[in-house]
Amino acid sequence: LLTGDQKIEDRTERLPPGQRRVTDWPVLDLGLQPSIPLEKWHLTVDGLIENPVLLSWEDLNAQPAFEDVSDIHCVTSWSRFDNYWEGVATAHLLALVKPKAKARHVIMHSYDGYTTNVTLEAFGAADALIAYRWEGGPIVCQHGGPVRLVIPQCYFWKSPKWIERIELVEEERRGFWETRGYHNVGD
Ligand SMILES: Nc1nc2c(c(=O)[nH]1)N[C@H]1C(S)=C(S)[C@@H](COP(=O)(O)O)O[C@H]1N2
Ligand SMILES: [Mo]
Repeated sequence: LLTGDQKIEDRTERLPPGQRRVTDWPVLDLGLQPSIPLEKWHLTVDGLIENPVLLSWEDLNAQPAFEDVSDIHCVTSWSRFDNYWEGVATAHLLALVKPKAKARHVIMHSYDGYTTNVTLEAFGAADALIAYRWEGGPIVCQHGGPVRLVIPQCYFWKSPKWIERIELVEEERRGFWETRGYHNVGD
C-alpha cells in the first residue's frame, strides 16, 4: 500500500538511518581493557549532590535490581537489538545521591581513562542503568564488566564500560569522543 503522504517524522523504523543490524556483539574501546577484581571494584558518585557515595560491589548489589531490554546503536554503523540488561536504575542512583538544584550535566569516568558526557536528564532516563549483567550472566571484561553504563536512547559511545566515577556538574564538559568531533548529544 502506497499512501504517498506519510511524513518523515511518522516513520517508526527501529533501525536508525545508515545502520545495519548485527547478531554478534563487536568490541570497541581504546585498546586498554582494565580487569578489576570485584573486591577492588568501586564506584564514586560526586560533584553537585547532597550525598556523595563510594559504592563497593556489595553496596551496588544491595540496591534494588532493575532490568530492561534495549537496542544498541554504535556510530560505526552496527545495531544490536533486544539486549537484556540487569543492574541498578540510574534514576534510583539519582534518588540516592540527591542532585543539587544547580546540577545539569553528568561526566562519566572509566577505569581505562575514557570519559563521556550527557545531560542529567539523559542520564536519568527511565531505561538507563548501571549494568552488571547481560543476557542473564555477568558482563565480560571486554564489554566493560564488571560494571558499565547503558543509556539506550544515546549512541553507544555514551555508554561507558568499566565505570569508575559519575560526576554531576553545572557546566558541560565534553568527553573523549565529544572533544574529537563526535556529536555532543548523540541521541
Ligand atoms: N571505558 C570505555 N567505555 C567505552 C568505550 C571505551 O573506549 N572505553 N568505547 C565506547 C564506544 S565508542 C562504544 S561503540 C561502546 C562499545 O561497547 P562494546 O565494546 O561493549 O560493544 O563502548 C563505549 N564505551
Ligand atoms: Mo562506538
